[in-house]
Amino acid sequence: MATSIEVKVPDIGNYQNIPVIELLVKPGDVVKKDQGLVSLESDKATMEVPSPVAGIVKSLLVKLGDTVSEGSLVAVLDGETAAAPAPAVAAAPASAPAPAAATRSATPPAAAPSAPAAPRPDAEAFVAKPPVPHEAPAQGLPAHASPAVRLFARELGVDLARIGQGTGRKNRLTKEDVQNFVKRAVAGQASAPSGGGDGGLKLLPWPQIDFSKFGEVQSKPLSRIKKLSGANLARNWAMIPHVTQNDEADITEMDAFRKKLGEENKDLKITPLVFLIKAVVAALRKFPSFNASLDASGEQLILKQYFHIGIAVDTPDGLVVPVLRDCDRKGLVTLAQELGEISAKARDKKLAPGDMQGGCFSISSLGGIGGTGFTPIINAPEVAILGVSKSAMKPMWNGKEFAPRLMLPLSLSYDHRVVDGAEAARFAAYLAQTLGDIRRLLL
Ligand code: CAO
Repeated sequence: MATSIEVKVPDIGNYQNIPVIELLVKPGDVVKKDQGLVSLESDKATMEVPSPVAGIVKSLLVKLGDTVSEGSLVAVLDGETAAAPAPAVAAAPASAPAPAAATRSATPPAAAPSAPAAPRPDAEAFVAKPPVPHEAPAQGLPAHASPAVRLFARELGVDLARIGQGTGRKNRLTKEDVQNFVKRAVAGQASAPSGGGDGGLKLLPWPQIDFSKFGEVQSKPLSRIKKLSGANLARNWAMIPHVTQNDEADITEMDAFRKKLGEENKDLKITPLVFLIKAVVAALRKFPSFNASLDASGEQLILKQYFHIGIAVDTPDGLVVPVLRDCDRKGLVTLAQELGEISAKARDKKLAPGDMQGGCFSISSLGGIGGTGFTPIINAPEVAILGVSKSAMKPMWNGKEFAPRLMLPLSLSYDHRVVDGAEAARFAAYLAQTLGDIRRLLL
């Protein structure tokens, strides 16, 4: 039976005279039980006054900007009385005063009809539940948003507290903030490995700043390579627990031999990198867990019996990592030839996707440029990468005196889920030892 029902502001704590900031319904609207009718906003929270029953809005008794407190009348509904437990209704004496003779209030005790023998089956239904502030602040971040934005977020299943500060007035969240959050979430999922997602990371949204407010700016799109490699680097950095082990190799003798080899092969550029490739292969043989990948479940290690080494190549459009195959079966001269060919191919944008697949371990050499060390990012699903910086002459103590030695800085980043620190230290020390005496490559 349809009944006229007054909806009043229920208990909202200690708030008094708080403004109505949004009218969520209008006369004639059909509303569901618990649907918000109007929104109120204190200085701390936004809350909705919910409809206590399903019905039709007869009249709204507040307008935008009105201030209300507990007990203020906000609307009158033509409501369906809630279905009462059958026995209770049946128990009502026929002579009991009709409980709905007057309008019913959202503040029940005062408005409760005096019919002690007739339990009011619908009494509960007429009590507007206290308006719960939306989205309790998470991690200290309040979520300020208009109810329309909240409704939009709810429809999309977005927890506003996860979006952080909005771009609207007074950092309020806007519909666009919600849309952008969803776009980012979808993009993240699309680029995630099977079942991986973002690993449960609940990252803050990227700051949205209008830089032109601070000075003149220009906008330049990222190259396709940068976009692709950026997405991979971000995933690898976020999902792999990286540790970088730093060491240095005495390459004085090795470099003298390299120069000699260069003189004998004048048409070839023989750099320290080919020696590093051979030394890495020797270290991978000795430490097989570095020549491995975690399977998709993250529970099995796939140990590889081949030695394909990825080389990070800097191109005008960004970083690419072509792979030199079967480095265990090739000599220094062949590797130097192949390295020259593949880096030229990379810089001419002629690499095929197959040229960049199948790597076991990567080397990123900035030695031709400078630096004393850096943290290379692992090229997943590999489990380690060697960063190489510029060699420098240093005074080294040989037990009797300081002697000038050519020292090469090595930075080994490894996946700590797969490799322990001690193992990484041994791998790096073995590399340094091998480069220090390249006769060891023959062993
Ligand atoms: N210490 C001192 N000198 C070094 C050196 C080192 N560790 N490594 C190279 N050199 C010297 C070379 O011998 C060469 O000297 P000459 O000009 O006298 O012959 C010079 O530096 C330039 O070498 P190169 O960089 O052209 O050649 P390479 O074989 O060392 O490297 C390649 C080839 C393709 C790896 C390199 O050109 C490159 O692109 N490096 C950048 C990789 C990169 O961007 N990594 C960062 C990844 S993270 O963003």
